[in-house]
Amino acid sequence: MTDIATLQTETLAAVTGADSLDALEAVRVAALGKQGNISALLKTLGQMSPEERQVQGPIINGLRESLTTAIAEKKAALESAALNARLATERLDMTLPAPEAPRGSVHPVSQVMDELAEIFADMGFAVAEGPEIEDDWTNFSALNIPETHPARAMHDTFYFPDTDAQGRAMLLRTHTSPVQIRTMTTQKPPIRIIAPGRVYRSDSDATHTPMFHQIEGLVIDKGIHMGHLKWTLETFLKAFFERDDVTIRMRPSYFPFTEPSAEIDIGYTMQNGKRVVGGSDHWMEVLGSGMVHRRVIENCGLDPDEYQGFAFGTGVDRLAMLKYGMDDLRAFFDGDLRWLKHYGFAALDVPTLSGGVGA
Ligand code: 2NM
Repeated sequence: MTDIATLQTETLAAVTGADSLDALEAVRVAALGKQGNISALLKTLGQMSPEERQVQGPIINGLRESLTTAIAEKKAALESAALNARLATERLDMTLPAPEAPRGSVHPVSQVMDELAEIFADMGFAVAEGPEIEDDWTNFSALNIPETHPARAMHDTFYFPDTDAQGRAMLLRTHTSPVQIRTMTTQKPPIRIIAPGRVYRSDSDATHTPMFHQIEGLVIDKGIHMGHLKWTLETFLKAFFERDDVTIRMRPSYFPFTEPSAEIDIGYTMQNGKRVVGGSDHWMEVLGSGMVHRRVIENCGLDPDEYQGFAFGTGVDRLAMLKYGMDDLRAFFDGDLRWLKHYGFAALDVPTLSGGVGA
């Protein structure tokens, strides 16, 4: 009796004194494990006479049960203390200011491309895209620029050393016009698209980079004429420069893929040594355009007596320079963080017509 009482007192004291889950587990094994002293005590019940067992059974089992309960309670207490300690060290002070994160900016070319897409979307134009590696038929021949035509040399084309599987010469597209060709050969009129993207010409100086950005537009439908072309470009330029007093002038020109062809000049005045769009003091060329040549329409499998259209094109980089007052084209592609910080746009500065595209 005394032995059992001592055992109980000592084991319960050990449970109370256990200061970690490991220590508690050691106490449990020593008492209730296979080789434990209480397990040994339980085994003695087998050798007892039925009378003795009737007395000792409840005592020894009671001891085991009270210990099991004590261990479970201690375990819960230790676990909750451990959790509280962890929560205390992992606590975040939500009122602290967030650390200053490096912030990127939207490149002026991307911003202007978004502005252009927004303006033309409002006039019913979809954005079309195509590959930057083209074959010479789609980049030149389909556009009425034959093999011997000086325009092929004029574009300073980057050719690949090998032909494709069909034996066609491959090149980096020199303009986005092949996107218009692909659109005309795969879609049915009416067609209203703009094709913005990268183009490549072997040319490099203060005003030329071997990669630059173009946007071209195309409308194909029945009864399209130069009046539609003029209204579209005037409306576009007013929205882009965000002025109602934009004046344009159409000058006869030549492109192999349009007939007639016209260059579009925009009027500007000089204010404090800077060009300000509007008025008609001075003129600068901003777009090339014309009625799509009937041979180009034919090359795309359409009947030029049924369908007519207009097309236009310009450089996105130049438009960005004009609108946002940047003077060195090469800085566009240097990736200089100071330049990007100065001329870049905030990521959430999304152009919308209602906000003024460049607002
Ligand atoms: C320009 C100027 C004039 C043009 C023509 C075509 C097509 F595919 F329809 F024939 N696409 N783009 C075009 C016409 C481009 O850029 C200065």
